Amino acid sequence: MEEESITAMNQQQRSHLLHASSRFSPPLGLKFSYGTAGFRADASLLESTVFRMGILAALRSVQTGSTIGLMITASHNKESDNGVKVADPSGGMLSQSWEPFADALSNAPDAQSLVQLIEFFVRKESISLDGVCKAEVLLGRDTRSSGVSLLEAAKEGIASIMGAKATDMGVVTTPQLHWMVRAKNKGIEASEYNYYEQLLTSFRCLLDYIPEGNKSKNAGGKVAVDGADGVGGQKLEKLTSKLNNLTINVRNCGDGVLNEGVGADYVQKEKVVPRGFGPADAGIRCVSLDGDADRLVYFCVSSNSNNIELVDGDKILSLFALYLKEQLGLLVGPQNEKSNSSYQPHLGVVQTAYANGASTDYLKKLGLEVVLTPTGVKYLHEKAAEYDIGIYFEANGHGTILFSDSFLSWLETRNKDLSSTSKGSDQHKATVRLLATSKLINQAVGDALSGFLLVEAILQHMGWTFQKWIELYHDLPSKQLKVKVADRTAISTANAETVVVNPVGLQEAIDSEIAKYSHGRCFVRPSGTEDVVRVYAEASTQEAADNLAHSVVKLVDQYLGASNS
Ligand code: G16
Repeated sequence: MEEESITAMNQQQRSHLLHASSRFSPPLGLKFSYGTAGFRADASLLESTVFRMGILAALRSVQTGSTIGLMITASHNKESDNGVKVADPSGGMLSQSWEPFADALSNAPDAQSLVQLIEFFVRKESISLDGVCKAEVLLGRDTRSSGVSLLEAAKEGIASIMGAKATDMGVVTTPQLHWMVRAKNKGIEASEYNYYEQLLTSFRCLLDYIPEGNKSKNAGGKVAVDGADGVGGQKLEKLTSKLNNLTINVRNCGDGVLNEGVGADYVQKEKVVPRGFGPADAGIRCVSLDGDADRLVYFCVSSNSNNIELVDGDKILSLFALYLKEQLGLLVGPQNEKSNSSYQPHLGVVQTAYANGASTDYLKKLGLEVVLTPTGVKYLHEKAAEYDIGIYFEANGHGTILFSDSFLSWLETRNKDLSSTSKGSDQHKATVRLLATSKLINQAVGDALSGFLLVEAILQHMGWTFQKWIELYHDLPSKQLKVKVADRTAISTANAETVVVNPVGLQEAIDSEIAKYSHGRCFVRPSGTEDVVRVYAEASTQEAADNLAHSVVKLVDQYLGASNS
């Protein structure tokens, strides 16, 4: 048999790939690993990885016949780091089935072995590379200066697959790029302008449908936003003048160092005010975005210290859950009760082990189904997609609400029927609100800008003050710490990261510590974005949570050999 007939890559393509790859050698002695949300490392080490992810994105596009996204960002990490996230045709994260290939690609030692690996993979996946393939990759980057050259490396990777086209969307938030990929594959114009239009139209629609009695109560008002000195603040500024009754003051838009003493990760983990905020902000709603604007948390500043009252992803999720449950109740009768409708949409909530115990209790008391997955929106998203309406949020503020296609088409039909038979009825209003919510909240991935607008619309819908939201339930005191160890991969976990499997004996030692504290809960896991092990502890007092976390840090040191903590 001729070689050409058993291979999925022709000779011209093979030489082209070999030639292009020979300019991008990986740094010696390093092992790259596809982590919680793609690859992350010091930016100076990433050129070959980003080039190779360009190849991967193009191959994924050929295989799926759809547009793929590639975002250059290290999100919440320090400015000197960078990274790469890949968006699948739905706009969600790259299919987990491709992660081993991403790992292998990034670690291939030279151009020859890289091309061999690709040849083997394309044959296995029946991807035909005949020099005339059709593929498109949308590229975006955050504000990191290293992103400029890394984006060029990505473009070269894409160009090494003959026929593949790279379209540079410029400096965008990660969720904007994911949104554009989804839009493009649905035949909608994938522009930043369209993204803003969709957000603004659905936000205004939700405001138009606020119940009469709540219209004047606590409407809009002042909000101060910490942009983490990244891309999110700059993008939000484009919207501020168009948001009716909200006065938004955006700070940390890029004059300071990205993520340093600012941003959602800092505020959520340290529980102190970010740079540029202080006692003068007491009483107003404050919001922090992360470096690439896929996470948000709210916080309330104390009038006499740097402390804050944190309103994290769990409380955002709880607000969303309450609102959606109310709308479904209006539409089909209360969830979990005998309904007056033949169709009962299934509403589910997805969290991780980081969810504060008080939030999970609150959600369960609402009668909602709550499921835990490991950390990483790729896991939460997949689980949430099993519901008609799946709400997922990590405590760190990363999350969204997914509406199934079947539920949306049922809702569209219901909306049409009700607008001709009982326009203006509670049922009709609920269909309008649910449809607008599905357009406002990013269906591809967690999005700080769309999440922010939905929170603001719901607070106005409920007629709630910030304080009322804060008091929805009271968080159990918690503490998060990071430990630098010699090899974080020596830790493996099970049961949604709540149990350490390796090293043997560590879990028993953690359990004995937990037993010393009232309402004690603690778990450890290797980070998938930073070279650390994370420790989370919860207990009935802050002092107890701090002590539990510190004693478990010592155990991690003991079992794994700290490099320093
Ligand atoms: C990424 C993921 C999140 C995850 C976070 C921290 O966020 O998208 O799902 O919670 O990393 O992960 P880890 O604890 O493994 O370091 P981002 O905003 O940094 O892209």
